[in-house]
Amino acid sequence: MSFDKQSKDCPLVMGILNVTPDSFSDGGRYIDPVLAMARVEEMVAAGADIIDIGGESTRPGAPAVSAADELERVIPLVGQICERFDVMLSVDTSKPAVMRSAIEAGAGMINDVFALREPGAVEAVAGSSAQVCLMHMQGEPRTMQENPVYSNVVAEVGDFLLARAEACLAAGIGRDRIFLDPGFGFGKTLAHNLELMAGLDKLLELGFPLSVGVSRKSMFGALLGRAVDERLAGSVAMAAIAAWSGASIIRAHDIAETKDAVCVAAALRGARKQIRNKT
Ligand code: 8Y7
Repeated sequence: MSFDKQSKDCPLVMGILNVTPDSFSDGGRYIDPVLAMARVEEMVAAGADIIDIGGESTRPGAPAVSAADELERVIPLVGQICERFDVMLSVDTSKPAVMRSAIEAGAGMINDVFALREPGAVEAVAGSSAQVCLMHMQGEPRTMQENPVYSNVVAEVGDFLLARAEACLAAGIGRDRIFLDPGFGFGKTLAHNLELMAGLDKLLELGFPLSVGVSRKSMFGALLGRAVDERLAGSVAMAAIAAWSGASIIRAHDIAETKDAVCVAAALRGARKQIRNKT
């Protein structure tokens, strides 16, 4: 299923479904397809606009997954979800073979933390009508948190994302199919993450809609001293600020709470715009 990212003032909430044995906050819980489908049902009922299915953990130190294993975990679920639910489907993958099969099975978006840098990935998306989310990461998952360094994190992330968007445009992926994502926590310290959120308006100036994922991430451990299962309030606060700053997609685990928060923030953003237009 495809979707129109400009149709609502409220950002779209993307619900996370990890079908992996080892993801950091819900590892192993949804590897059973019956439980995965129940979780999708729950997220759709709570107001998720998009479901993002991932078959490979990007947690620092997570083992690599073969294309065969990833296909086996993800593709049957894509088909089942499309059959049963009227929800937009995104597949979180960096592998061109998985991208192609996912799109064929009904996914409307490819969410790639490698921003289509794998050989053949740009072509896999270009040969379809799917949307794509291009995420920034410094380094690679195994080592990215060891010592991330930037001289200007907002400018460097912006330059990278623009270059990836241009590679997509050159391959024939339409401008209206591209989302950019600063990649919170991917080769970033707490200070880098805060600077990126505070500079989100600069990234909006690139001219593409933004996607933001902060849900339960370790920045809330660093900032608040909270364990993974104690990060709801911090995550929702940050999601609201992302929406206030103009993000179009918010990726989250806690759907109902995130949806309310981002709709409040988006309504205020609309009210501010009206005030500014009057004066
Ligand atoms: C993000 C993401 C993850 C994110 C986008 C996690 C797959 C780690 N984070 N995709 N994926 N943006 N677009 O905490 O921030 O879920 S994995």
